[in-house]
Amino acid sequence: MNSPDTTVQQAKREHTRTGMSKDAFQRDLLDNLFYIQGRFREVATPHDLYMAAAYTTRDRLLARWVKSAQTFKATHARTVCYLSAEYLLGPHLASNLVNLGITETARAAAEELGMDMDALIEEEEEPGLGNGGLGRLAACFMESLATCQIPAIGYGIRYEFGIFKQAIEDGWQVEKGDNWLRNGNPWEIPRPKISFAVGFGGHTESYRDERSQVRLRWQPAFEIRGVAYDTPILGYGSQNVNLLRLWKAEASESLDLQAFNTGDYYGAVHAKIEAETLSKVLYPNDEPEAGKELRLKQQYFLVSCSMQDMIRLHLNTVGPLEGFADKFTVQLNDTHPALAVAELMRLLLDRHAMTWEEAWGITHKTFCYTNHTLLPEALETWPVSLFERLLPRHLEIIYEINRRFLDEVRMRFLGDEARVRRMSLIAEGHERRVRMAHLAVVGSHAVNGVAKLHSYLVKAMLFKDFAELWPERFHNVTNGVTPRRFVVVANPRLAKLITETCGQDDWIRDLEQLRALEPHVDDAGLQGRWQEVKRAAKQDLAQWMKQATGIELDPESMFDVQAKRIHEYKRQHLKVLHIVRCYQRIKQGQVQGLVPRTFIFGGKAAPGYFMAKLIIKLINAVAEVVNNDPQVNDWIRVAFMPDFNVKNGQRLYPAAELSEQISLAGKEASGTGNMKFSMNGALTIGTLDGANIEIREAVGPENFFLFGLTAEEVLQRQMTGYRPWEYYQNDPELKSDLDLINSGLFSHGDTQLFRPLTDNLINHDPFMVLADYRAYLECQEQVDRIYRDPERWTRMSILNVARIGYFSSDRAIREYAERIWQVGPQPVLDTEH
Ligand code: 73E
Repeated sequence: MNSPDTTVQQAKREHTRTGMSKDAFQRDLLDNLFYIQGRFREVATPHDLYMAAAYTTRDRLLARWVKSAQTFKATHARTVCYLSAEYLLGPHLASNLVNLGITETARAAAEELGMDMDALIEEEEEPGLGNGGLGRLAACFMESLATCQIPAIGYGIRYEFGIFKQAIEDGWQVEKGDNWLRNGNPWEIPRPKISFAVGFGGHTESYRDERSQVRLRWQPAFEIRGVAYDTPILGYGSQNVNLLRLWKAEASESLDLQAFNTGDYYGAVHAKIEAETLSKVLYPNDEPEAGKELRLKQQYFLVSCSMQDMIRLHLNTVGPLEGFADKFTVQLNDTHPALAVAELMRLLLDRHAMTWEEAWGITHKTFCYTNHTLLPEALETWPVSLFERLLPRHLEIIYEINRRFLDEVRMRFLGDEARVRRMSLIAEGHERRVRMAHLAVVGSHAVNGVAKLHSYLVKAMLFKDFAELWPERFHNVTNGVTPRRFVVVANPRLAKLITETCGQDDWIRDLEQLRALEPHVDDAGLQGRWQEVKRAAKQDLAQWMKQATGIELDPESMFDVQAKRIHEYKRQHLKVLHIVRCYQRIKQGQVQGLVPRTFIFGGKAAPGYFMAKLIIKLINAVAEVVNNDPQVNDWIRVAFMPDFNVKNGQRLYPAAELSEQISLAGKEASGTGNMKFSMNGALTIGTLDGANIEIREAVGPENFFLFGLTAEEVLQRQMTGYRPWEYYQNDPELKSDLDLINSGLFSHGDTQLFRPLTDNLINHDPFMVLADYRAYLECQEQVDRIYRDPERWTRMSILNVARIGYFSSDRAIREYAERIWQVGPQPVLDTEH
């Protein structure tokens, strides 16, 4: 406990060092500029100023952080550990200012010094430690956990290079390294003393312990160290700060000693470098098999450091490990950290001398698993041979888990050996492989999908056998996104309008309160201001796009946006076919009923995914022709926003009027961009896929543009045989659109360039683009009709926002807390009051 003396000192320190007044912020900004950046105002670069602002903000959140840690320690608070290979955090500064409640203060302080806060915010390079939705979800969840006052630690990897930066050259995607740490990262605090050894390779051996019991242990061939780097995650409207702990790989000290002492200086340096490659780079998804060994190593590295850290924390605070599952609940973000199941078993068995039953009881009570995809290529399996080589002890443990588990299956389903084979943790075949999803399901007491339809399909298809064995284990928690970042930070004008209309800003932490907008939906004053807010965001985006790409957008036209990873199942090429159709209609003078539109795309393709990269080229090829043809220019323009990331997303969501959510039904587990767009007043055109279904129910079917096959119809077609060429032959417009792409018009006469794409559509079309083409076009005509009535459109837009409250990540976190984690809030008190 603090003595009264130290408490007074502490309060004093807070007051003088981190006061929340404008003057205090201003003083510290200059102070940090001088003492941390070693600069004075006149010579400071914009980056110096950003760093000073970041440190000044960080200073103001440290008191809360320390108080949170003290509270959680004193109360033995049950803690959520989120295990994720990815965190797509986005820039910290603006969001931390909002969550500290000092945006206006900081802005005023900077302005008086002649600095433009927005320009400083622009300077920040975001940590792109994720691929897309899965990593961004982890970031939203960390923020909502703090907002909901639930003690949490997010564990991940401190990749030195995050997701590549995307440049567009000659219409093609070009990947550039993301050296995000180059200029320093003011938000993290290194913890060199919190570090763990992680073994690889070697063999296992038996020995007798002090009680003469025969036990097993692993003698790894080499070790790497993981060092903790901590980043505070603030909540909104709460004093709670949670911890994001990312592991950096370093060479182990023992290696240092051995090699340097034997005189092999260069050998030692080489080994050091090799150890550090482990946390060097984030793997893009959809990458081919090759080079995957490093990925398994990364996964084990994450899992081993994190489980060792939890055990250390437990021994330091609570004591004996029997109560581990009462102190911690661990959420596995997909199967990437599923090895944690085997690692916790190993630590409890080999290091803490538990029996199998004791260890399994704890492990099984500790873990929960979220599945994020049904796509077969994303379901992880690892060759047994690789396990034998890298993780021999874990393989033994997995075999033993499997043996006991399959015994249970055999008892329940006598004589059903086919079922046993389907459920085994090991896939037999040409090459035996470990099925990580089965390990995650067997090792967890709760399994969930990320939207209603997805969770249903998880139970009915992917894990059907498991759901028959353990129906009570399966849940749904529909995803959500944080309104702090995606409305308050991204769209301050809209936030202000909402607050003024509702008469309060409680909606920011209780998003259902957006319903207070509904009674005002027909208010002409609100409608006018709503349109002005959208218009201003469109102008902002147009300005940015002009400067970034040279493309001029017309803010008078409808902004129709598809922004997400480029993937065939997301069907960016369906959108392109719509654009080509518009182009042809305009060329033929059929402009009746057409509304001027700007089509905006954003998204990265995995570097090894040829078809996705060709889709990017096609978009840019069509853009080039359309944007340079004065005959169509007044009607349509096409822009590809390079390097779609969190920061650029924050520019897009506020400006979008139409949100494209057009994946083939059954393929998009949830989607979260759909929620971000709708929260910013865009109307959705979408299929009955993922969370679209629930968004449509929430905002009302009359405020949503629906088209396309249902998941069930998709399955039926697949079973009865889908023949895309029949659509090609029977729909003259479709044929003419595909033929135009093949004509060379968009490729300077090259008739072969897009063949792989068009041939695939006509002959295979695995994502049924052609089957949904006609319905999509008809739906787009409906969009045009309604857009021509601005009052009606605005009304629908307001209703989308008013009814989107359910899709706050706060709601998702509360559901996890109640149904999955059995954990409650632990408020951190504001001792300044
Ligand atoms: O539908 C999205 C979902 O909204 C899904 O595709 C995505 O997760 C989002 C959040 O739940 C996702 N990402 C991955 N799998 N599903 C993935 C797979 C391998 C590597 C990286 C990410």
